[in-house]
Amino acid sequence: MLTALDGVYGDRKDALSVAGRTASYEELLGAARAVAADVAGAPAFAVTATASLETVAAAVGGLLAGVPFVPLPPDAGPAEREHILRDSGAVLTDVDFDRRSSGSAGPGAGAGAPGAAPEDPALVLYTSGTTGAPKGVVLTGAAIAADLDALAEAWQWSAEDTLVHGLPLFHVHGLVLGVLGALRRGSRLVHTGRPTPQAYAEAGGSLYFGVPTVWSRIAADAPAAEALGGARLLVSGSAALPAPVFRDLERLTGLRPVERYGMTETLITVSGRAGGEVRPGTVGTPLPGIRTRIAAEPGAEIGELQLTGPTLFSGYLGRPEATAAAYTQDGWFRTGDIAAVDPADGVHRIVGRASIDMIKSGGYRIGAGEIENALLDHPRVSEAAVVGVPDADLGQRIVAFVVAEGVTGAELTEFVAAHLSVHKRPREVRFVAAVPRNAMGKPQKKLLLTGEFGPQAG
Ligand code: MLC
Ligand code: AMP
Repeated sequence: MLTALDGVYGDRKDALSVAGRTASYEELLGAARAVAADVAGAPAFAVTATASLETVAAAVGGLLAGVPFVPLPPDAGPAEREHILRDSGAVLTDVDFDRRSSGSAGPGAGAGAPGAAPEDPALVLYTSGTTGAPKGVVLTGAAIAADLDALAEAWQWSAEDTLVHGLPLFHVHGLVLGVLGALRRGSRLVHTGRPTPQAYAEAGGSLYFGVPTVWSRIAADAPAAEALGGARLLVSGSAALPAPVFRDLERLTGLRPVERYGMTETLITVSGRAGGEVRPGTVGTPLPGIRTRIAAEPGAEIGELQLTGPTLFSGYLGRPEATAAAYTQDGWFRTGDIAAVDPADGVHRIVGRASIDMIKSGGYRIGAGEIENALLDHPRVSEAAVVGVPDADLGQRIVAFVVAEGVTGAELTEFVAAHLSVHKRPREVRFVAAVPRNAMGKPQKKLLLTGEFGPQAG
């Protein structure tokens, strides 16, 4: 699975650099073997997934031991942490990167020896739906390997590359593509700790990953963007890359950024190609092995994007009904994204989300219902409706409309942060006299977004 650790690419001292600390593959393997020995036999294990060598060792250790790894968002509030630990049954584990084991640890500990069968769960990543608490998405080693190989083909990604990014290590983008991808290809990895324009500029990579917020901040920093001109490929994903950001990047770097589309449940399924034609506002064509279709009303060109292929998840942990509901009767995965396909060349364009209750802010997927529930837990809040308002930096920003008395917006924001991950905090709290509802009592969020709702409170 992680070819680099079999020694085929030699052992550079700086094979990995994560938030300023470097390690060789041999050192990583030693630390991962120690993790594998610790977690062997557990049903699953969780590690607070900071941007660190420890998180990389945890991910590799899980694969060696054949025990699913559950990365915990480091900024998750106590309630979210509790939920993930309880729901997954994972054993909370500490990693000490300086404690290394050589030789065998657990079943099949050698990097080349399969600790886990390809069809065994390798990762459980928690992700939000429109309502309720986050669900665990179970991903097998086989799905991950299929995705990484398809991306390598699309991006001509090889051991010659130095991959640079600074994305969180508890989601598909940063962890699967950004860590396991580098280890499968044998490319050197530079994780910048945080994805700042300056850190990207200084890293001297050939291949760069970012979410649109990262690219838009780089595009606004001309010297940093110009420093990326020596790279081979800039890749954007996790949310739509605005066309003006695409154009600014092209002007400043001389490179046309490639966009790709994916989900936690499906991994990356559609992408532009290195050396291929890329158009702003489009995400390319399906990766090898992936089939897509648009479920459109007769006569319409846009509709829900549905897909099948070897990169799909094996289900939501412990939620067979939710898993079944994610598929059509004839077995296609329902992405919930609205898309169109150019009949001439098969290039896909993501038009938006089917549900107003799924928010993407800074590339993070956030369910409105989860934040509403957190707000309603506050004794002074009687109604809450959360929406994603268009935002030039974040794509969408979280705005909460609440009916409440005797509490400030800042207090409510802090209250949410104490329960959920920090990035789920509302950026703005607006006090209203009532949440507009239709005859069925359902909040009319479109009215909140356009501002055509009843009188403001206070
Ligand atoms: C944030 N801050 C707030 C706040 N929200 N303060 C008060 N109230 C609020 N509501 C604080 C932050 O904590 C931070 O403080 C500062 O404000 C700046 O926050 P920010 O604007 O959010 O910036 P930043 O922290 O730099 O985050 C931007 C970002 C981040 C792009 C770095 O959003 C990010 O890492 N996104 C990546 C998400 C991702 O990887 N998604 C992939 C999902 S997988 P301080 O003190 O810390 O500076 C997937 C599949 C696929 O989607 O297709 O890839
Ligand atoms: P997540 O599960 O966090 O990976 O979020 C998946 C969602 O991110 C998808 O359903 C899309 O809505 C969105 N997404 C990912 N990549 C893109 C992209 N390139 N363009 C538009 N939306 C994207």
